[in-house]
Amino acid sequence: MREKGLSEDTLFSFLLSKKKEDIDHAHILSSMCTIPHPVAVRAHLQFMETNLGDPGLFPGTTSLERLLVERLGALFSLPSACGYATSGGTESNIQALRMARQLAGVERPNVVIPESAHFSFQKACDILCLEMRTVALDSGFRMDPQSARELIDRNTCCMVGIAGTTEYGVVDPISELSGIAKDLGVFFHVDAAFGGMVLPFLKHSPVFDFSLPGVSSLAVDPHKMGMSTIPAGVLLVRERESLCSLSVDTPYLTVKQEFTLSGTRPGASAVGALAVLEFLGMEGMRDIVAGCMKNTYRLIDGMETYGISRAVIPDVNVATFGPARIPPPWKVSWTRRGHLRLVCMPHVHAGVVESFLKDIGEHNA
Ligand code: 0PR
Repeated sequence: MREKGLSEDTLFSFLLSKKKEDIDHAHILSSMCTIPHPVAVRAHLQFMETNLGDPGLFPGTTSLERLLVERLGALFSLPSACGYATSGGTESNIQALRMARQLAGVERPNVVIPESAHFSFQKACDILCLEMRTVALDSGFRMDPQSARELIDRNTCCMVGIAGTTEYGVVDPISELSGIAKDLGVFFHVDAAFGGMVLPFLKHSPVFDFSLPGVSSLAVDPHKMGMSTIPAGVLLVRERESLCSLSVDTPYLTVKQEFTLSGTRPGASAVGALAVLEFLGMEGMRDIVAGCMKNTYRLIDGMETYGISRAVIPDVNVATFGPARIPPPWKVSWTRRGHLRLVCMPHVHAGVVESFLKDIGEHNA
């Protein structure tokens, strides 16, 4: 460390110069995060010092976390759902698998997970010493329920389905999977980290939530399409007992037990997440999601007029394509199968899409 501190001016001009090295959002087509909504930023700043890890010291903030869980529970057809604000999809998925393992209490537990699953499940299996059984996908990149059923045995503690896959933006057949989970008595976790803040706001969308009786838990990330500040994820469970299975004693805190993974937890981004929901309401979210979907379809149409064909018709705002040359400064991503992947987040507005298409036209003639 420096012996003598910097002046505030020098410090902040240094920080700003580093921030300027970051990529401008106007060129980011590869991210599932976006510029936070102004009300999320305002709420975040207002709750900067709050710590949900010691709820007795922050009862007001804690009640806002409860309200966030209540709002999302209702959005996903279970107003009585329990849950808490996590740091994002990775933590929610780790905790879901941890609950499932705890509840099953088998000696050599395995989990049945689609090939399309986010890499956070690999981390979860590694940490929790779970055998990961991978389910093949159908031609539309969705998990095949029959293959899932065949992989389940008495040591299976959890099956996972994805509502809005990271790479292709499709929804697994959650309804069928829920039936299988119910039949076989297996804990069923739905990873709706991305799709959870998209699907409820579409006119027509596949069912993926707690209205399906087999769904045991659900992960949703306000820091993705919920336009909250980072980090903001939420893990929801049908039965309170599932979360309680993770409780540890916290004798010197204001509450005597906790089931979270992190100890100290930001109130700021959780309140930011709630602020966006309260401010926009269903109406506002529908408008934003409709805009993102319109841009996704325009992108697909535009690319196809240049002979770059789509890989799949997505359920959410992720578009994937065959080979194409991408000029700088555009930031895009490529799936494990080699498809070009573009995510139409709220910052990727109509003007951005048109300017991208123009560049693609010039470089792929
Ligand atoms: N589940 C799904 C379906 C996801 O898409 C993601 C992340 C996760 C879980 C894990 O969430 P956290 O990263 O919040 O723990 N999906 C994006 C991805 O890996 C995350 C992302 C966001 C990556 C912005 C890059 C980026 O610039 O692609």
